[in-house]
Amino acid sequence: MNQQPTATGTGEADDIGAAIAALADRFGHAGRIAFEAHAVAPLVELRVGGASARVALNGAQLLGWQPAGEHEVIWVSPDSAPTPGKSIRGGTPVCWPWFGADTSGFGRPAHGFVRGVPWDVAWSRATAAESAIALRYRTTPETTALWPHDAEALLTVSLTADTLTLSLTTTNTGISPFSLTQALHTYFAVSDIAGARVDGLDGCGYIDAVGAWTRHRQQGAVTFAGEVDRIYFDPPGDIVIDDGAGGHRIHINASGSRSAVVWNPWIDKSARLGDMGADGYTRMLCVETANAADDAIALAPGAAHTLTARYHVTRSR
Ligand code: TA6
Repeated sequence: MNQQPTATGTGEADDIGAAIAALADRFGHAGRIAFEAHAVAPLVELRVGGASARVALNGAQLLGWQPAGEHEVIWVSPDSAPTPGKSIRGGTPVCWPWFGADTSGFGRPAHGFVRGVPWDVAWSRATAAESAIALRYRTTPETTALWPHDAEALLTVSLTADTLTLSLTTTNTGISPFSLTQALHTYFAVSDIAGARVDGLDGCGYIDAVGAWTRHRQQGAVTFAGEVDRIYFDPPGDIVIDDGAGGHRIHINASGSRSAVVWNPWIDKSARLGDMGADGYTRMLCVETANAADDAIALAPGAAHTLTARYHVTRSR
């Protein structure tokens, strides 16, 4: 259809404006939950008690979180423009309904197929202490070719003054059971990866995905002097990123998860990825709350599973 230019630009701008207005009308809360145009699909901003969070409807991807009185906790590459069908490098891509490379051999995308597509808004909530939004993805006949199951994913983002909680609920809406692997693939901002460490994984078994997927056991804190890409099993409920020079600790409390992924691409892999920004690897660290590898979830028809990651920040000095 030919779009007639209008006073505000093209008809497309009017369509986007109308979409934002409709979202604001149904799900907005003055001063607490607001929608804005973003490159591929709208973005929602949550505010409460001096804290804020930003979530792109494209991929239901968290793109920012600032607890009250704190700096930005989430890292987003300066070199990654929003592109239809792809997630922005950084934030929290949702890996679903599989984590990692496609093991089927069908050439399907790594980390599933919902990272780069628009999700719907299911509901929003603004109470005295919390602003929250739930984004929903439902499989379609088109996705059956990629993954022959019917399912719904619901990502809830809940913000309070000092915590951010991500919950990913998968419901098997079909008639056949399926195996699910998934991750909340969060990129955290650190002041310098060389001085950062991850506490809480001491004694946990892990797969080293940088090497030949050999299995090891963690001794002490995880530190960084090269590429690290590990799937840890049976982590404790609390994992902590200590950003030494930055003077703060990022606490990650997980539930519905028996695996955690720790990843920093370092120099060579960053160059191969091409969207990490100059020395971007020095300022980011992924600690992902997951069900990965051995920790696959079997979901019967009608059953549901929830993966939750709860974050808060403390000062280390
Ligand atoms: O979670 C770690 C990892 O599986 C790494 O191996 C690396 O591939 C990273 O995810 C990023 O994957 P992406 O598909 O977003 O480039």
